[in-house]
Amino acid sequence: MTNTYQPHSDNRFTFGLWTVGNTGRDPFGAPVRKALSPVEIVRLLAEVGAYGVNFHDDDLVPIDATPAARKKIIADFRKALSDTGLVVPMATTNLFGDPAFRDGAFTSNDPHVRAYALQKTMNAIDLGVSLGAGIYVFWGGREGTETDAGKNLLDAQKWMREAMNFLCGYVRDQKYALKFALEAKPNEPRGDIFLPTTGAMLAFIETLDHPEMVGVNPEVAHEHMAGLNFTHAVAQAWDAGKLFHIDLNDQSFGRYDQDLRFGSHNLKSAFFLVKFLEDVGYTGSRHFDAHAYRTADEDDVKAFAAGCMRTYLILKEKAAQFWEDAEIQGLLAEIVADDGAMDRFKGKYSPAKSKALKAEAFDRGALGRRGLPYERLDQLVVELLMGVR
Ligand code: GCO
Ligand code: MN
Ligand code: MN
Repeated sequence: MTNTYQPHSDNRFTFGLWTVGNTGRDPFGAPVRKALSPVEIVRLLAEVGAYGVNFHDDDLVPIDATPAARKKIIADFRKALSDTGLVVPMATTNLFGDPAFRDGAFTSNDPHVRAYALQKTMNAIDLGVSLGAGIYVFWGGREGTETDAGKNLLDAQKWMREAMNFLCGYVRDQKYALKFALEAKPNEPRGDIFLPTTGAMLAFIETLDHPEMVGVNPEVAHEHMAGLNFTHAVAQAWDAGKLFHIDLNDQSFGRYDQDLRFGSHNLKSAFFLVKFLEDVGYTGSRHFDAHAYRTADEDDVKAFAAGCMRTYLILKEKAAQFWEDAEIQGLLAEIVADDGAMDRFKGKYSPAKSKALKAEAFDRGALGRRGLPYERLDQLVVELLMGVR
C-alpha cells in the first residue's frame, strides 16, 4: 500500500489548456482569475505532476492570430513541452466558440459554415499532429437545435457522417497516425445536441466509411447530465473496442454542466469507474476535463488539479483492496457461483442445444426464492471507501 499517491507517467494523467486555464467566467459573471498563457499552463501542469496537455486549436493559437504571432506561440509552447517533458496526446477543434458556429459546425444549415468547419478542423489536425497528438477529439457543442422547426434531422445526420468521412479521408491521405474520438453530450450549449449519448455515438460510428479509425471519448458529466450510469457507457465502449480516450470530472445529476473535480461529487460512481478502467487495463489518457470552483485562486487551481489525480490514485488503491478483501471476495464468489449444470446450454446456437434446452425442466419457484447478498456486499464497498476496512 502506498500513501504518497504521486502521479506517474504510467497513469497517463492529462489536462486540457482550457481546464486549469479556466478563468471562472460563467453566464452570470466576469472572469475571476487572470488568463494564463499556454506556457504558464504547461509549467503549472508539470509542477503538479501531470503527464500531458491537450488543447483546442484556439486555446493555443487565438483564432485571429497573425502568421508571425502563430509561429512564436507554437515555438514557445514546444519549448515549454521540451523543458518540462510534458507531451500532447490529444488535440481538438473549437467548433463552438465563434459566432460563425451559432447554428452548428458540421451540421449548420449554412453550407459555407459547414465547409469552413472542415477547413478549420483540417488545419487544427495538422497543428495537433505536428505537436505529437495521436488522438483527435470531436465534441460538437453547437451541433443541435433549440427548435426542430428549422433543421432537417436526416440532413443533419448525413452532414455529420459526410464530415467524419471527409476528415478520415484527409487523415489517411496525409498518412497521419491519428484516431478520432467522438464525445457525446446531451445538451449545453445547444438545447439538444445531436448524438447525445456514448451509445448513440457508438451506433453512428458503425455507419462511417472507416469505423476502425473512430472511437469514443465518454465524459462522466455528460452521461450524468442525461441521468445515466457512466461506467455502463464506458463498459459498452470498451466491449466494442472503442474506448480511445476518456474525460474525467464530476457532476451532480440534474444540474447544469458543472465540470467538477474528479470524484468530488459521486465518489462511489468514481470508484466503480476507476475500478473498471484498472480491471480491464485501459492504457489511454486519463484526461481531466474539469475546472476549479469559481472561488479558487491560482493556488487553489493547483490543489484542484492535484486533487483530480490524487483521488484517482486513491480509488485505484481501493480497487486493488476490493480484490484482496477476503470477505468481499467470499460474497462475490457466492453471487456468481456456477455449478456447471447449465454448461451444456452455453455458447453458440445449435439445433441440438435448442432442442435440449426446450426439454429442460426448470424449478422457477426455486430460482425466484434465491436471495443475493448485494446489501452486504455494497455495505462492505461503502466501508472500504470510508476507510474502515
Ligand atoms: C464540454 C466538453 C468540452 C470538450 C472539449 C474537447 O462540456 O464543454 O466536455 O470540454 O471535451 O471541447 O473536445
Ligand atoms: Mn463537458
Ligand atoms: Mn469533455
